Amino acid sequence: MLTIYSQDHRYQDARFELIDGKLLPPFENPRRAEMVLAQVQQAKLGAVLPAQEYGLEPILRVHDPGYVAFLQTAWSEWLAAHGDYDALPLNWATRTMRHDRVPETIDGKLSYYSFDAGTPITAGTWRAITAAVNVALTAQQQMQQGARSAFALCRPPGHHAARDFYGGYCFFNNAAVATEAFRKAGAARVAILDVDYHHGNGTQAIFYGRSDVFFLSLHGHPSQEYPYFLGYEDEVGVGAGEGYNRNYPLRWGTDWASYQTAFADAIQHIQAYGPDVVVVSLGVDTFEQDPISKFRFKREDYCKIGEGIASLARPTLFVMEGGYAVEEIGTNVVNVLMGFENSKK
Ligand code: Q9C
Ligand code: ZN
Repeated sequence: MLTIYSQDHRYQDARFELIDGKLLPPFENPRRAEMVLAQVQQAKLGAVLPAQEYGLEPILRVHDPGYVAFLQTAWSEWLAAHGDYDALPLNWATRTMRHDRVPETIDGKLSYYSFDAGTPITAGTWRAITAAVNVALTAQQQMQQGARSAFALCRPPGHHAARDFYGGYCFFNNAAVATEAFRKAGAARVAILDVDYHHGNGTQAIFYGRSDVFFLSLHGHPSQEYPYFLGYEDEVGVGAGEGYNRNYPLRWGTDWASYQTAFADAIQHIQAYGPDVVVVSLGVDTFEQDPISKFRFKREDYCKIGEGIASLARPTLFVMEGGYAVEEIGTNVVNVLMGFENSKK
């Protein structure tokens, strides 16, 4: 399997992350992608190719122009207002407040365009997030040119980012941009299977009213786990999209034995949908040693994820999302990809 990688992910390198009332070294840091790349090479998964440039047009098929313009200048506006510190919002428009006016100042815009304070904007954020999209689009183009599968080693991740807001370490929704590129290239139906520990709220929201993209997510139950306000079972899509969204919220402590029924159900629904392409939002923060998550996956369980996806026998794009047990992240990701490769027919 081909891997697409860009070193420009290193430009997203925050100084700290606000978590559990503490300022800690960021869990979402450059070593994550470097560890995954090292395992891809060690396991001889296949060639590693650099990303091509695609500009803003494919991003604007998913994201709001005002949001994209905000991200492009957010750092320089923050630097001018406050100096060389990571940019973070500190309040949001909750119930009874207005969502129909975009503030003029950088602090107001950070609040308007985000949903958490755990996602710092830094000097290099724009460069890193455009590179991550280009990684996903290069992988998509390789498949358009005939590759049966590819691994987009994106960083930062994307599945929490919606049309016009960021959060959960995500700015541009890499998987959603690749999905739209597949549609534009002629795929009639795309299924997105999200196996990251956290619900893919951004991806769900982007495709919620559509039947041409079927979103399925297995994740920590929103009554217990981030992002808390989306990811319940009764979210089935709306209008033309009704029936094309499926959530499998699972309780803290879920291990492979209690995951596999939901996983098999998701695989069966994807096969019944008959997609031209499967996009996998691949997070390995389900791992038992993940520092911010509460599932109990073991190393070898990741092979079974790959095998289940391979059983679909469809063109498959893997897009990197979360996973914060940095020493093991590469092994776990490569176990999914090798499980997929080794059980292909
Ligand atoms: N106490 C992804 O995996 N904060 N994002 C969690 C835990 C946000 C994770 C706080 C986690 C976002 C792509
Ligand atoms: Zn996650």
